[in-house]
Amino acid sequence: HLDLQVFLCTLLRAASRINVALSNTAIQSTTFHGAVAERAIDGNSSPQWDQGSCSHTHSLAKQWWRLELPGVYRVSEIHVTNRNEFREWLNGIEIFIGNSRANNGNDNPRCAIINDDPGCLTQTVKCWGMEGRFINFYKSSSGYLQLCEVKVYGGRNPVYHYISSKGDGCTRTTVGKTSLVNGQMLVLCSSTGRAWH
Ligand SMILES: [Ca+2]
Repeated sequence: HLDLQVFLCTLLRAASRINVALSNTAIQSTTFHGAVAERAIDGNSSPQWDQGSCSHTHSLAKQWWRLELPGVYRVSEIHVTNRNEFREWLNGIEIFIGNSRANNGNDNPRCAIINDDPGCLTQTVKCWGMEGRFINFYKSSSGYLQLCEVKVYGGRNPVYHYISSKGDGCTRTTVGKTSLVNGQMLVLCSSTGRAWH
């Protein structure tokens, strides 16, 4: 069952893998002391608060952090770096992946529930190819949600791409098939279409 995925400490990362979270967009429900959501995807995995690279919400119920990718990705795994203090705040946080913004994206399918591992600050969450544009971290209980770095590994879905509201050209390479996924219209693009980044 997906809820029972095993979390492993990250010891090594293949150099060829690309962190797709980097340089994308992140937002969160509230922001504490300027600790904006983008700090969790700034490429700096420092777990120290005074390094200014951890996101941080206010202490409220139902706090969330959301990564917005430029298209539908199949997410193989997510590396989550916790802060080196108040590590227990990460316990019980749920990770959702999908294409819907309903309930701020927190109604998408769940990949996992994080349990902090005292043995490491960066843990690996396996999502086994779950698909989506949005990756949410959600804390249902009242408290702070802080993330020092989130790295997402996976690949673009080779079949379906989200039609953005900006009219970025995908429709010109449509080869005729569309699909409604979680309320979002997706379109099949040809392999010769423009690069989607
Ligand atoms: Ca960071």
